[in-house]
Amino acid sequence: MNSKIEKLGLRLNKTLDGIDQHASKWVARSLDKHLSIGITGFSGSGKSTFITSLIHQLKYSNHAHLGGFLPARDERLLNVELQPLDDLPLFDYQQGIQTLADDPPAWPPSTTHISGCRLIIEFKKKSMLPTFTGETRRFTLELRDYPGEWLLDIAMLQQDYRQWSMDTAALCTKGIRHQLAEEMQKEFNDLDPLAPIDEQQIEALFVRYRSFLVTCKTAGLTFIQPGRALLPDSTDFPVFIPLFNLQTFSPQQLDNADDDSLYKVMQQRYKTYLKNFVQPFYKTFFRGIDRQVVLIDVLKALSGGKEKFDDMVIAFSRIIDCYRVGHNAFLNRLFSPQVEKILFLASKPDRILMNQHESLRRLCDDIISHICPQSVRNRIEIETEVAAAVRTTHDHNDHLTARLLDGQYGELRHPAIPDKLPDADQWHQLSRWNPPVLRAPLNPDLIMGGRLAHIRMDKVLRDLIGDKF
Ligand SMILES: Nc1nc2c(ncn2[C@@H]2O[C@H](COP(=O)(O)OP(=O)(O)OP(=O)(O)O)[C@@H](O)[C@H]2O)c(=O)[nH]1
Ligand SMILES: [Mg+2]
Repeated sequence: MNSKIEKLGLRLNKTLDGIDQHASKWVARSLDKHLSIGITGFSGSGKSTFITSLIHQLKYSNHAHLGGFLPARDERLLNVELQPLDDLPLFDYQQGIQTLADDPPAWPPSTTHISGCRLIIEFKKKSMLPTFTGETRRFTLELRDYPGEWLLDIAMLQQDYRQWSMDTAALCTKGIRHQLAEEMQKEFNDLDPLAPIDEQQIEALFVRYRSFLVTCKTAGLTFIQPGRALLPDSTDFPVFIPLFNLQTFSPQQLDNADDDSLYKVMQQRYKTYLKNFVQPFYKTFFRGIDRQVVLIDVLKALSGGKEKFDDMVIAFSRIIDCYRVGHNAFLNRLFSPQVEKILFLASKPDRILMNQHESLRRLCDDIISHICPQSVRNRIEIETEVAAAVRTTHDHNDHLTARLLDGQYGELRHPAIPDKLPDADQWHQLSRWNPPVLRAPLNPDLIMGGRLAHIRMDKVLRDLIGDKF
């Protein structure tokens, strides 16, 4: 009898402990006044414009049409102050807003270095009693921005030099890459990985490889490694190229190669590149991130055709692979267990009709279900949204109007947006679609805190930080 009571007591204690732990975690979360949000996406997906708009919407929330974000709708946001973040250069919000406010307006420039900012948001806590005004609280939001090209190299952290070379060689045998790589491939195939390295020759081939990567980007491909080689000031990293004929050598032959052989030197430089460039970036960027926004320019991928679309999906899935639990100890340290939520955002939907936004969101959902493994979904809350940081178009039910880059007004029409991965017929229809780049709307008042037209940025704010107010 006594032992039964003891067991019951033990079980009760455990349950109370569980409730206690759960409650204290909940209390800690709800009292948490700090959140670090990582804004991630490939080059051109809209990260810097998104951050600029997000800051502007929060700073000037009273004019911002943020009905879906309750603290703004209820006018409880009192003040937003921008501060530097750790030892990073300050994210240049002022410059971004200035370029958007110029006449003619321009988009924030493409990013060449990492930057960040801390937003100190002063707000009135929601009061339960309507006659009482809530007390003033502070909430800190950290944001970081970086050149999208850097993201591409995360997948390299999971591969050694031999695997990376063989993967790159295999990619170059197919489709658009094959056409672009043909000449280069011949030269690369003639290299003897076991022969002593000829430094001059490798420097020349590196230049060739780099210009191949640039043509891949211009052609609309996404999966480009090393992504950093695309940036103009990328001269200071170790000169290495993939070797295209490694499959003809056994791993043992390669392991036994001389230290001054082409293979061993390339292998060493690859390791140095990962250690000195890729790892430090991911440490700075991902350490301490609580929530992630992943921007995907789904519309650009769709209008580029199936091969380019698939290339973007492959690039994403390689990166999402890094979120797998237990997959790679180094990456686990960087990502988990902190990231509690990922918001996948189909960016720039102002380029299509409003009545197509739900299809775009579903398509984005379908892409995510293909690239996001169950192990990640079990652990991290995943949502998809559609939002434009800046709205450039006017919707007229069956077409849109907007200013094109040359300043002229244009009429825009587009095929129906598929709500899941397109089939052959849909690809055929999409192949005739060539959406133009649009000019940001003329808005000189922005500099004085004027309203920056957007689509669903209030919903993004609600999903990202709504629970903290
Ligand atoms: N229509 C529309 N276009 C946008 C929007 N946001 C960005 N763009 C376009 O997308 C381009 C790239 O946006 P950025 O914000 O520079 O993209 P990024 O991800 O920071 O790119 P990197 O700095 O190169 O990594 C801009 O120059 C605009 O042409 C938007 O909300 N609507
Ligand atoms: Mg940028």
